[in-house]
Amino acid sequence: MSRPIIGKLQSSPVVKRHPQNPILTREHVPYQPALVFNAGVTKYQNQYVMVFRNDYGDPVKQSLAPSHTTNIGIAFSKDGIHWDVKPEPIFHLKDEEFMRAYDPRLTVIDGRVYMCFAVDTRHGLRGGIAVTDDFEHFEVLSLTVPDNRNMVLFPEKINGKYVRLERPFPVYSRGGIDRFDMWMSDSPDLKYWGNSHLVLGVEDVPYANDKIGPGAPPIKTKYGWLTTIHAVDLDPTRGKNGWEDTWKKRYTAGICLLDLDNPHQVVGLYKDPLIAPEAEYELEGFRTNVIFPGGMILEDDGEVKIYYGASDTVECVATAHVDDLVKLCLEHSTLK
Ligand code: BMA
Repeated sequence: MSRPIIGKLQSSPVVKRHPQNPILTREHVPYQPALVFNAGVTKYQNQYVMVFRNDYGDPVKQSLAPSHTTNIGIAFSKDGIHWDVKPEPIFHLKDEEFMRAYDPRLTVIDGRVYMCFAVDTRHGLRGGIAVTDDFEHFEVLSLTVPDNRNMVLFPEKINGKYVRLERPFPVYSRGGIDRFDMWMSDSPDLKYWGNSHLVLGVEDVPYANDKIGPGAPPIKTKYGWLTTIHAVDLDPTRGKNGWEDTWKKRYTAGICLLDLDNPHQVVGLYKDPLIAPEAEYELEGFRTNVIFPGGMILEDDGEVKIYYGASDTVECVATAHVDDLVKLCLEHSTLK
């Protein structure tokens, strides 16, 4: 399948990178990971909570640990910018079958904290949902069949059902290449999932030629569910980048509005990326050119904080006003 080359991409001017970026790095974490990124963030009991991915290796030699060791850390904050990292990782889902859990996402529903995560298993990549009230004890409620990940939960039931966005990997039926789209399912109890719908296809996103998927859990506005996506474009000329021999992909964050009552219907998708890799910490690192949104918080004054992993190496935040984000989706949509 031929892929159009996407070319130069720029972030929307409505988005401001925080001057203290990156707000969380390996230096902040006491148990010596090499890379700290792809966090989920929420507000819970008057604090910001961040759960983040740690990968291990040697940053000087620029090599990952042979077993590709990964775990999940946790930090708390009063302002969403400065973080108090707890001394130990959390959520130890690891045994003969489960190799590593990563890319956690947080959603508070009816006062309980739900964590979606990806988990590599000996029999494929599964998407999980766990619930916790204290970030120490987690109950795993459901795990998908392989391959699925990037799951995020909506913060309330819609038409009486829990709803999640997700990104299955239909390799065999999509020509054996990355060609992965964003889907949605609902559930009466967070255990049994069904009623699945396609939300967005790769071909709907003008700045993607490879794959797309969910980003942060959606936030509610009167115009619809404001939802970030991650979008990937591939350019075979990119060659050697970052720590790996070849890294030809670029990850950007996009923004769309989903219908309040039928969230598989897209009300508007901003035609350009919301955040494209431009800052040094987004261009340089383990993998170059990666922005991966995983947390979005709407403040009382209308500011939206968008948390994202940069270069699979550090965690960052950018801000925008909710009205500007809605406007991008409604007035500058790529969808007819
Ligand atoms: C994806 C996942 C993400 C990562 C991204 C860019 O396949 O592994 O966790 O951020 O690649 O490397």
